[in-house]
Amino acid sequence: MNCKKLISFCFLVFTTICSYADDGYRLWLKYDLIKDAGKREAYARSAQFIAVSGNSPVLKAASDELKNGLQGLLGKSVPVLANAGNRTGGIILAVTNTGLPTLNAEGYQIKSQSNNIVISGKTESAVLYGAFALLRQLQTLQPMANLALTSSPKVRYRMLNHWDNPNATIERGYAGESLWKWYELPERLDPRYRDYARANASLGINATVVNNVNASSRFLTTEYLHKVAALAGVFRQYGIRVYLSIYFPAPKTIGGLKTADPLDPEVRKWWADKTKEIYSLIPDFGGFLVKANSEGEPGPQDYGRNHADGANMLAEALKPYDGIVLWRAFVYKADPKADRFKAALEEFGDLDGKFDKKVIVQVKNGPIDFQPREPFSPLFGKMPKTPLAVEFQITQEYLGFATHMVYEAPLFKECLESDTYAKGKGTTVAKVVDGSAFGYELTAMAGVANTGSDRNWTGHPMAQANWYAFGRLAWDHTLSSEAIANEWVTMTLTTEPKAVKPITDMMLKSRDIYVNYNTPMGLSRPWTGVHFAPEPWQNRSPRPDWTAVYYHRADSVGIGFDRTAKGSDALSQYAPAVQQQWNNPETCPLPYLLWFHHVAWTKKLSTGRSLWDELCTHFYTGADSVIWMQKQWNQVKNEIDPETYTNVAARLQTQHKEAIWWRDAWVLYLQEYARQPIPASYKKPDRTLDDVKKLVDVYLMR
Ligand code: BDP
Repeated sequence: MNCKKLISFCFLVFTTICSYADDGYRLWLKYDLIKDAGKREAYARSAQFIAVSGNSPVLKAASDELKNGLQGLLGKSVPVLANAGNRTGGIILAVTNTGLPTLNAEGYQIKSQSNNIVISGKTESAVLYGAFALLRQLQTLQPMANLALTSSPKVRYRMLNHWDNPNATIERGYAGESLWKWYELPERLDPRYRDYARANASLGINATVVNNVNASSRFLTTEYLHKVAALAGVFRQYGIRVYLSIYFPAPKTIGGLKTADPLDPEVRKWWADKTKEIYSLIPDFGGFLVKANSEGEPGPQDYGRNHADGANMLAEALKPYDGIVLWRAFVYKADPKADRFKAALEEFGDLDGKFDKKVIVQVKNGPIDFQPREPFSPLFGKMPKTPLAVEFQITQEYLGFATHMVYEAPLFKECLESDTYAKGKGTTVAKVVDGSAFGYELTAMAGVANTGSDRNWTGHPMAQANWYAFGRLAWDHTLSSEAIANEWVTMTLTTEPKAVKPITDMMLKSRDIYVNYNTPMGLSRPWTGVHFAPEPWQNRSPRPDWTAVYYHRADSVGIGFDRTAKGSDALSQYAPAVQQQWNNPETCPLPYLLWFHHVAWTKKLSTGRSLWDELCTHFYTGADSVIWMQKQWNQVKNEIDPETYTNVAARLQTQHKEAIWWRDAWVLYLQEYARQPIPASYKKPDRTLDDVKKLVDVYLMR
């Protein structure tokens, strides 16, 4: 064997090993060799060099990524030049203001021009996003000739919120420990930080809040700020700015003051000084995220002040800098007579217009708490003078942790496409959030991260798709769930169309399947605890809204929470056109029915079935559909990396087992109230309610 042959043989062996030992670390940035040699050659003709003028860290990141990506995809080394000169057939990266009238600061253009492909944008980050977009074209086997792609992000702050604690645990994290190794920082920089930043930049995510909203004041100490600064140093190269969640009473806990009253001059000075210190260490610091007067976290109300007083104090401290405040609207009180659904608007509605220009109010997608299906939060559309960000949860707190496969893009889209009717038909949540409805100057979308120290980042290999989908939608909320799934599968799992299709199908249906066996027809289960298996019987807790019965309200007559004028009247928080679509139990869409109505077990529904039979149908078809998912997955066995295949197959087995358990938990419990048989077409659970209760107890045991 001559030397050339030996090299190509080794290369083949190497790529084969790589593609058959996939631990998921590379996420969607795999850059495996494109199998079709013809396609590879065609691509290679347009990628003979990369030209980049300037040597800034961000542009270097862009050209490194292209070089590395092309090396993998095309199997050849592509030189990086300082300028293209007269050469053609290459890729040129250019930061420019000319010829890009429709792009915003971070938007990119990819254009075939004089036999080159020019990736341009007005900022270095824009060019970096363009480089990733071009790689995505190749990874998804799209043509590379006659390119004319332009894309601008629709919101300005596209953020991940990490709920990571100083002791490396992650609140609601299901993929290991925190990615941030606080005890090693700032001296040692885990190489993983860079790969994290690459993955985010590939989606256009430009902001990361590195610590839990239930924040420790430790992060504001000088010692920890140095650690955070070290992370910021890595992320900066990828256009990502670092933010911190703050503990509102920090002036007391670490500042030695007697109060944290936001109107106290000394407190205000403390924050101004602290902010100055932060910017001296992190010049591009992004700002503060705040959970205050929420679930026991202290806040301005402890001093008789309101949310705007608290947020504006921080905004004042940030005034000299390019930083913002994200103030969360996740608030609710332990009032037995109140409806938690209404709490956020009750507390924030009157404050519209009272927040400083640097403040964004961050609102969870639904009024309760990241349930598998919720109506959109009534705040959207009700605060025209206050920029509202939407907060989604990527980590699967209520979606089966890391064992249930739930592709979340349809959940995100359902909220984004909901019509608030705030300015007439078509005022969707997306238009509120992207600023087009009310002209918000600041726009943001946040996702509670699902990453952790597991080698594959997200525990469940398919959960990577949720990180991916969040990022893609934060960039462009008009993308379809299907298009995003297709991209992700092709980049991550297989380029084989006959496998891409069944996997995409399964992903698209997975959220409805989960809702069916977990919380169908408008049920919810946000009570306190581990948030894993349903415990609909749970009725004891220090506060009523931390019980299960508070939410489902099952009794001998029926089930569901009456939120009409006869009940809590939460519906009146929506625009009249929205109320109209949900107000009447006869016409309220079934997926939302029990969110708004207490319905009799015997009530005949539009499906022709009684409520009880309909609920059973949902629970049973939901659990049975997991078998369908397993079959879909089996079909693609030969097209998927064996390690990933086995991993997902095993998790689907667990999912099926738990789906039956969760179905049984609900059905057996509700049957005690409904006093009706399980429809004859379904097999009765082969356990008793007590058996299921014990099963849950095991999970709660110390
Ligand atoms: C709930 C979580 C809790 C979070 C809280 C929040 O159970 O751990 O701290 O949301 O968003 O869903 O603040």
